[in-house]
Amino acid sequence: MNHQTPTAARRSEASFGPRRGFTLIELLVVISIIAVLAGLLLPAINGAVRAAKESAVASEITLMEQALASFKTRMGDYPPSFVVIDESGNYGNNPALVDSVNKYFANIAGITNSSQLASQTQKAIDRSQRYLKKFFNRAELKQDIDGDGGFNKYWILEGDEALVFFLGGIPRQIDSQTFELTGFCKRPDGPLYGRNENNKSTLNRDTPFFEFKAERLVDFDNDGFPSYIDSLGSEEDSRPYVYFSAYGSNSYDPQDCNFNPSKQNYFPALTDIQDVDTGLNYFRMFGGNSGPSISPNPYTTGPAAPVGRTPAWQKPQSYQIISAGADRKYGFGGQFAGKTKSEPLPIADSDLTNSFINPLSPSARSVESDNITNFSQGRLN
Ligand SMILES: [Ca+2]
Ligand SMILES: [Ca+2]
Ligand SMILES: [Ca+2]
Repeated sequence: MNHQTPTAARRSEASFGPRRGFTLIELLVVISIIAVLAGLLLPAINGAVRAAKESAVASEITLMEQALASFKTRMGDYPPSFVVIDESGNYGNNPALVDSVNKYFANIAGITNSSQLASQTQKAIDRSQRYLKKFFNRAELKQDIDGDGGFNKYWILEGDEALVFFLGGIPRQIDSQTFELTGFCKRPDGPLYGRNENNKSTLNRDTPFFEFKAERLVDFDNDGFPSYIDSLGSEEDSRPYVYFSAYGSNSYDPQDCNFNPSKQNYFPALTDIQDVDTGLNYFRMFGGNSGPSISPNPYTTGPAAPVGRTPAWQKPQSYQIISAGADRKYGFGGQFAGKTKSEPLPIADSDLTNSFINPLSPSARSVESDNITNFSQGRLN
């Protein structure tokens, strides 16, 4: 067999038609045109990819809203965004728990007045018990929440953790950063019992209200209760969905999501920003590749209210869910007037003169324009 024959035949066919090569100039022109087209298209493609990612986050927030509506229908109210749970059932009579909640408010809110501190702590503990009683009215106070057989632990859950806890139920830790949400226990006297293979009564459990994706459950403060990160950003730039409850009627508390600094094991790391005049730490910053983000705060519909007056909050009767958006920064929160207004994210005069905010640029609110919330149909701007 002569293997050359077919090739030779094709060559001779090709030589029938007119044929010449491209000149160098022609090639350069073509290459430049392709380069220009690619340059024009790439930003459009990047923009489309980003818009698709953002709309996935907006859809996920809508699904969480549906889960919260189911929660309310079955349990009688929306979940609180700051809750303490105490295995001993002693709550306000558990000195260790009271001390921890005290420290939490002292460190984060900078409350130095001891009677104010005591009343803030008592309010938070009483409110937690009131909600747990409302949701699980036949429950005993004493429950083995982590399912280890003991009744000696307690936890302070902030908004991002409370969202996962109430919609997903008791977390079971598989390894340091792998969690399974096991719903609540069907025992009427012990809904908060964690799953314990040695205790059959804890194995029959309710289905969680929301299907959290295991790979996005992240325990930033290593307390065994994960937060849920959105799908924007890398591992280093992960940011949880934050949740603020209106506690029924216009009673948002900006302290509900602060990424508890009393625990030192945050990843990405937290850093403090100090007030220049007093030297006190005011802001807990959430670090990462994109640079730090200030801890989030809930949004209002109008300008900042004078001290002592209740602001007009967005979603005054329910809750706010906030994603930090593509830039991974939450920003201060504050007034969001709505997309139809000419200045959807105005900077309040009080912000510009407030020493709390001076450490950052007054234009810091621009980082909020890409935030995605349950009251803005996607991005704030
Ligand atoms: Ca236990
Ligand atoms: Ca946690
Ligand atoms: Ca942002």
